[in-house]
Amino acid sequence: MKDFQPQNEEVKAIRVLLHGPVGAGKSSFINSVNSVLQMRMTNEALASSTTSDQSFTIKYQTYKIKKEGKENIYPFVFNDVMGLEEKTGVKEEDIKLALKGHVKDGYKFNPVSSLSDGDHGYNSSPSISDRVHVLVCIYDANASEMKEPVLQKMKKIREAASELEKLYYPS
Ligand SMILES: Nc1nc2c(ncn2[C@@H]2O[C@H](COP(=O)(O)OP(=O)(O)OP(=O)(O)O)[C@@H](O)[C@H]2O)c(=O)[nH]1
Ligand SMILES: [Mg+2]
Repeated sequence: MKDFQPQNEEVKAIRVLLHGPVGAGKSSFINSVNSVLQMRMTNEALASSTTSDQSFTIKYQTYKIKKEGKENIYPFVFNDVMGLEEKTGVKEEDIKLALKGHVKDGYKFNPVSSLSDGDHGYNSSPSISDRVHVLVCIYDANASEMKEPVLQKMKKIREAASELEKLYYPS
């Protein structure tokens, strides 16, 4: 990872978006990767100290990882999002917008209505670096069976990502 460089020079950093159910360990995963690369414990992405049925993370936040030497950050970043819940939680529509780069950093998710063009947190002209390049699903291996509505949301997000791949990188 220390020598990794994106092939496309227009892309400043590969953007990895982590999504999944509430409390699955999305924020903790970012901290773990950061800790390994810094060789010390880090806790930048605030993770919940307990498990809850409501998401602890409420904002769309990009995490950059510091690197030794001249180029001071790694050319990959992680985006943390609010967890998927049955009724409240992040709207799947907001994740789809994030995939296309339309969600500005620091946007506070609104579980009642999704982001739309003209809103303060909406980026109407995303660059290739604002787009998500890798979509990762985080799931707790010890969790009981996933709730059907959450599973359906994740399925739709995956389908949207698959569509975008065809749009951006036609074979
Ligand atoms: N045993 C174990 N616990 C973990 C692991 N990852 C996270 N946890 C615990 O799971 C709880 C939730 O972790 P978070 O990282 O806040 O989960 P999240 O997916 O960011 O949750 P939301 O932001 O609420 O959607 C915390 O109490 C963590 O300590 C893991 O790999 N193993
Ligand atoms: Mg979190």
